[in-house]
Amino acid sequence: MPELTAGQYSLVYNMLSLAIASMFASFVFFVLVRNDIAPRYRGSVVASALVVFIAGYHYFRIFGSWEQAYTLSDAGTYVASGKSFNDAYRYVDWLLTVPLLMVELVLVLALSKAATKSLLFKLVVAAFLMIILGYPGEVDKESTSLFSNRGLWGLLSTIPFAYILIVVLREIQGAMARTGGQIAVLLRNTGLLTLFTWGFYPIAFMAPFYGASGAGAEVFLQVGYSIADIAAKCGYGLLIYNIAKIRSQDEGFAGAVGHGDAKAA
Ligand SMILES: *C/C=C(C)/C=C/C=C(C)/C=C/C1=C(C)CCCC1(C)C
Repeated sequence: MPELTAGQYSLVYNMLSLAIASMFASFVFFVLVRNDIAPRYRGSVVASALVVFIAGYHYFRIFGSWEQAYTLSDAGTYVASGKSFNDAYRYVDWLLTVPLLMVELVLVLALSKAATKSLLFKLVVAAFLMIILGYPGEVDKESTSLFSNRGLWGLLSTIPFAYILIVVLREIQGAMARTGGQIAVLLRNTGLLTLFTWGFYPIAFMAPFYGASGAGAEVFLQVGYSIADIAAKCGYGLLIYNIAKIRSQDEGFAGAVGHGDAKAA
């Protein structure tokens, strides 16, 4: 681990902490609002809740690992404590959350049962492949060239990545054309958010190829991952919740107003 100034150390510390707070706050929100959603789309909000809970847990572990990996030196800087910083939590997290992010989206596209099933299958398999193929490259910290072990696995992982983006954007366009109105705007924003946030991960993966190393690179990575994750999980979940809510209302679902009252009404 590179030596950090107190400011650099605290910036990462605070961003990881913000990520934990964002994930768990989003979890509470998704749990509380799930009954506003018609049963047909409720699975989507449940998947959002699972995603942010899983990510909140992993951020909690990453935060603890960050604290343990550093100690304050006499000079007031932060130096490696000798305990390793466990960043592998991120890959475990993605392995679970990225397929669930696909579930969130596909369920609000309002496709037929058969089309939903086949689209989900394709996207979930591709998501697994993307993460599994990226991991051997990620742990190869020695490669600094694109034409290396790291580069090869990165390239292989990019194939399912490109497939996911193409399919997701095409399906979003189809759903926009079928619905229009506010749902179309929300769907477009979901597509843009996916494109921009997911794009950050492979760029971060390539850091060793453009010579980024040392304290600056480590801080950039940790801060960048935290922001990308908050946007790609909490922000994305909120957009999708809004799509599900409007669809539920449009389809005449009144929601669980005051719980007991709903039954009486
Ligand atoms: C909440 C977490 C999300 C949305 C994670 C997304 C991760 C990716 C899109 C990762 C993609 C990768 C490549 C396309 C190539 C290099 C290896 C990866 C796994 C970083």
